[in-house]
Amino acid sequence: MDVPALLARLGVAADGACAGTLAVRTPIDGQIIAHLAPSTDEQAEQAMRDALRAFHAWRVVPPPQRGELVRRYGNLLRQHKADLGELITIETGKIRAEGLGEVQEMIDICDFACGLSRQLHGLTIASERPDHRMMELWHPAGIVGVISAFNFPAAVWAWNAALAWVCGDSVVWKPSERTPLTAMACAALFERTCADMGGLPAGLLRTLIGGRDLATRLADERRVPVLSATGSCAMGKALAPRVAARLGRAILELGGNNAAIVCASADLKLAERAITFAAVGTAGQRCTTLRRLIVHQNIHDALLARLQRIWRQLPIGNPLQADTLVGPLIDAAAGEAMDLALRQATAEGGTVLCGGERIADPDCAGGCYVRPALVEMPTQTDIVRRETFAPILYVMSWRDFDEAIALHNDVPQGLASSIFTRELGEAERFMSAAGSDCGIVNVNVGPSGAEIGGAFGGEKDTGGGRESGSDAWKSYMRRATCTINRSAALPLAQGIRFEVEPDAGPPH
Ligand code: UN1
Repeated sequence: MDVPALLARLGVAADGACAGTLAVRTPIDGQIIAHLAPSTDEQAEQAMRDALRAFHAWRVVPPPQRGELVRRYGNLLRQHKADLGELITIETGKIRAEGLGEVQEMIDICDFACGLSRQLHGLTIASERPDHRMMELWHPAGIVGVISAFNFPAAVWAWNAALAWVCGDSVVWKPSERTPLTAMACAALFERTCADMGGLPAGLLRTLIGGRDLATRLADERRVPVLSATGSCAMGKALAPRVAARLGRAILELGGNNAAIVCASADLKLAERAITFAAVGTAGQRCTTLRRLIVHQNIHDALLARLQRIWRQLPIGNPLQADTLVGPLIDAAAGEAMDLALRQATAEGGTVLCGGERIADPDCAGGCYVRPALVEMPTQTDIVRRETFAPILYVMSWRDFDEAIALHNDVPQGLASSIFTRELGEAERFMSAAGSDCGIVNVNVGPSGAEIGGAFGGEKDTGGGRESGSDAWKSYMRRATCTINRSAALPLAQGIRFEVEPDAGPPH
């Protein structure tokens, strides 16, 4: 783990990573890998001014030229994929394949946004008035604030930033204080892209390093018309009212409590692979992690036996090692939250079938390594309805399909969901208006690991925001409805007559 060399290759100035009071630790062994200086009030204010000035220049640049910047950024990310992926692994503890996957997700959204830069389209709409035409124009919104979480320190920011830039916005980013190095590396690569391209306004990206006070500042900041925040439901519930109080727009991507329904007809081999990746990938620390398994009673025992065999053999350890599939939790507190949840599950009548124990790795003392837990629950108790950001999979069984769907939806969160079935009717009912109430609904695919082409986000306590693909770009722009009169008459809508016929006398 040669962090200084990695940062140097990614273009982060050496003095920036040893300058201050914010200690950054790697979850791999708990060691401090950098000291950063948190952004001061003056720096935050300067960032806002820079970003606003950049926005004023950027909003009139033709969108395909804005797309060219994002295309070049994607290419620079391709060149630095290995280093950035490794830095993500070091800062988050996710395994190498997932660190690289996260950079790939950034590259993908850059490609998408570049294409989008020629597609920012509005409607033309039939007018009821003769010789009139209506149309929609989409204009840049302003500064987009982005608050990102530790578990996807680069990709989720990139979903927002790549769209914001092609939409003509500038970006002020507050990354998680646990993963500031990844943010600094992403920012350094972006600045290099801007310098290479030349002629661009300074301030298209400003990064604020620090904690909650900076997030609050962004929520209250009137110069930030759009704030996109990813994190816990508690964080969203604290920030959203502040954004609403100034009538700003919040795009919220908050907690999930994602379930899979396994039907009697399911292909169990396929299901067990999908369940394993979704439940234990990223050590259970994705917002899309599979946390609840709702299994038809006829296959319940067979599936659980297979899952227990897999859970007991999971390769857990240093995420930099090639064969590891489960890395550490982000910190000891996450391990304690997992212990607490397992104790509560037991108190509520659950049985821990396997997992939950610490895995000691002498080379990684100081890291929090746990075996993912499989917990059989009699019903959907309080702890099952809560999101614990750790690898715990609660298992429940069902007999009647409607009962399974009711159980599925009976949680406060509504992010991602899946069903494993070979029956068309079950799949269609799950996707129907009376089926899953989530923003992501998958058939024979686990709830995690979405591609960037679709809109990403969920309902209820997940916050309702949509990011990434489809038409999520519209949230980063403002819409102008324009009506054009090509005649010499002035007909009014709704047939209203409003005529003043001044007499011929002199004006007053
Ligand atoms: C998150 O955990 O906040 O669908 C995002 C997925 C990833 C993104 C997860 N593409 O699991």
